Amino acid sequence: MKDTLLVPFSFAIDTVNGTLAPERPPVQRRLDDMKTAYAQETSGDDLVYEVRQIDVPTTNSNLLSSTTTLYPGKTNGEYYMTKGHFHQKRDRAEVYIGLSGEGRLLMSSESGEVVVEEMRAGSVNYVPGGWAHRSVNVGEEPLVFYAVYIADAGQDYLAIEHQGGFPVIIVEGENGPEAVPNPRFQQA
Ligand code: PAN
Ligand code: ZN
Repeated sequence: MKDTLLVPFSFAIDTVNGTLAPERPPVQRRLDDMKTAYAQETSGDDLVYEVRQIDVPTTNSNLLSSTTTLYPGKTNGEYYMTKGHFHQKRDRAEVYIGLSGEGRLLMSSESGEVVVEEMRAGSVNYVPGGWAHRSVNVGEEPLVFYAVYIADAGQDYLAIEHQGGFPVIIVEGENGPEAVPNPRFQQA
């Protein structure tokens, strides 16, 4: 439609730190913003992750995209991670493209199925509609990835809070990062 025709545009991503040119102000999440996201309650002003979004209208199946820079660290043995969410419109899928660092992508369905995939430079993860998703930095460097989805998807964080997080958490095991049952998880 003529009245909604956008002008094409381009950005450059710094794949090591996730910044954009032209710059976009980051949304920042600190431990204090996610006190109840981890299996054990946590707090502090440590910066856990930043999201830089390339805004587009949420109409007409526009594609919203963003970079996430997830810093390395642990709290009570759990690696730093994003809050995680279902999409408000449950059928909306998403593609994650790994740019740097080393991570895990936790995905879980409303019936409690779990899939854990690896993230690194060059990885492409497809998150189908209906799967909640949370990324976890299991390395020593920032985990940076690019995400693309239909702009009207929305993020439902409450559903994750209500079920006590994801069915599994990622902790450091004897042979590296491992997924173990989340003691706080309750099937919705
Ligand atoms: C991502 C996430 C981003 C931050 O762009 O929004 O990695 O994670 P939380 O939104 O869970 O805090 C995405 O999945 N968007 O839909
Ligand atoms: Zn999402």
